[in-house]
Amino acid sequence: RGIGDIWVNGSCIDPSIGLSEEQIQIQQLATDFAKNELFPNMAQWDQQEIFPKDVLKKAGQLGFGAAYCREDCGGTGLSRLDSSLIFEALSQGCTSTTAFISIHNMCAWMIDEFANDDLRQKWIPQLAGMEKLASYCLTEPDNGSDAANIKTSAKLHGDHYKLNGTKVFISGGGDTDVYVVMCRTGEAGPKGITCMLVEKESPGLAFGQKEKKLGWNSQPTRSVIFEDCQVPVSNVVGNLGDGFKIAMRGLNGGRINVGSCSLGAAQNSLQLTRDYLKVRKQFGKTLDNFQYLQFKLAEMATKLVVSRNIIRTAAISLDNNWPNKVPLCSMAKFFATEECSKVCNDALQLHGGYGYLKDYAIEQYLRDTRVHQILEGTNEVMRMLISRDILTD
Ligand code: FAD
Ligand code: 2MC
Repeated sequence: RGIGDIWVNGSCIDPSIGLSEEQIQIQQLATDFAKNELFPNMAQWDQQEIFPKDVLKKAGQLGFGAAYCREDCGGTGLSRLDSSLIFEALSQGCTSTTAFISIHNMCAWMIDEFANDDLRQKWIPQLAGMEKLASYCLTEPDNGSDAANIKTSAKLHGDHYKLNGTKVFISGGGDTDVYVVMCRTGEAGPKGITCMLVEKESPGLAFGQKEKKLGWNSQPTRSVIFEDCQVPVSNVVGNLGDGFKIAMRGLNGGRINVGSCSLGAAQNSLQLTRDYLKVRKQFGKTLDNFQYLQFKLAEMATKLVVSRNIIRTAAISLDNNWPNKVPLCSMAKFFATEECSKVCNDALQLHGGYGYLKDYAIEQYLRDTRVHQILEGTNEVMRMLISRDILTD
């Protein structure tokens, strides 16, 4: 069914074009994992809403759990660009499961980059192996896009904080082991927010019902509820008041990663379409003979390749700490998630009625990529960040 098939090698949509030998090896490792461990299960995980923790552990064994964390605590020590190649390749096999892996990686990086050594040594090895899983908790019922105004409060009581409030839409919520939580310890606005690790067993931590969703069904989404939830002072990540910056720095990488997940879905949708056009006959000819469909394929390929280029440029901007990395990550996220969604949608159209059936993977790629335009900062927020950068004197 066309993940990383030989035929793409050398064609203009080959995702290995321009990569070094070492990068091609990383990409091949992830592509093989996608082919062998993810793709054969993708439909079942979606339809039965299975969160495949055993397969996540296998991904951890290959170094995909803390891809861009430092190596001294068990991270893989890769660049953002190399990590993006992994998420792109894995996503061909199951976009929803890969998107969860990417969020887990974002949380691991936040701990690795900002937490004290005790927390790093406690958590990074287990997160790297994906024996323990992490969730990112920013969104609240009344504060989604306006994240600097979150209300979940943390009040100091001796050697611990008491958290009160609710986070919504938390990926992995209820099934994960550690929660990277942004909460208010000080003044209103971004400077009053602190980042803390809340362990699953913490007294006062509860979860809502599992949400019913259009896609992303191989990972649970629940609200996370804090009722006098006790968190030791030693679980604060970074300095008091730095939580918003930490949350945003995590998301810059997260936005590249989720865009990379859209690339993988579009890549396989396009490959499947190419193969389908070559065998499906109408009007006495295979469909690849019709110029309208040839042009459509060319447009889809161009959207995919331009999306890939901007994702990789944004990843390089983070690797090299370019001053304009925030708008570049925002551009990459909005462009790739929108254009790749269009590629999946066109792929469905070119499959005719069959594309609409669950027998084919396309409809799942389309459902699974749709939410990438909403989460990790909506594409409207991405446009806001880009235009602010341009309009600032
Ligand atoms: P709102 O902020 O209410 O926005 C509604 C609409 O208005 C959007 O189109 C938005 O772009 C637009 N809008 C808002 N303000 C403006 C403006 N100023 N100008 C123009 N347009 C504007 N969050 C987490 O913290 N952790 C997670 O793990 C997580 N996982 C998620 C998983 C799923 C499946 C989903 C659906 C969401 C997840 N989220 C998570 C939440 C997600 O980040 C938010 O849904 C998103 O940030 C948007 O917030 P909102 O839903 O409150 O929409
Ligand atoms: N990287 C680094 N710093 C950033 C940043 C970024 N991407 N975005 C904002 N900041 C800084 C900003 O520079 C400012 O710093 P300073 O005070 O030094 O100038 C500070 O943060 C406050 O930012 P603003 O003054 O721009 O605050 P404002 O409220 O106007 O806008 C906004 C903030 C809208 C950009 C931010 O709230 C946002 O990104 N909202 C979207 C929320 C979001 O992405 N949620 C995703 C949840 S996770 C998820 O969905 C998953 C699936 C895991």
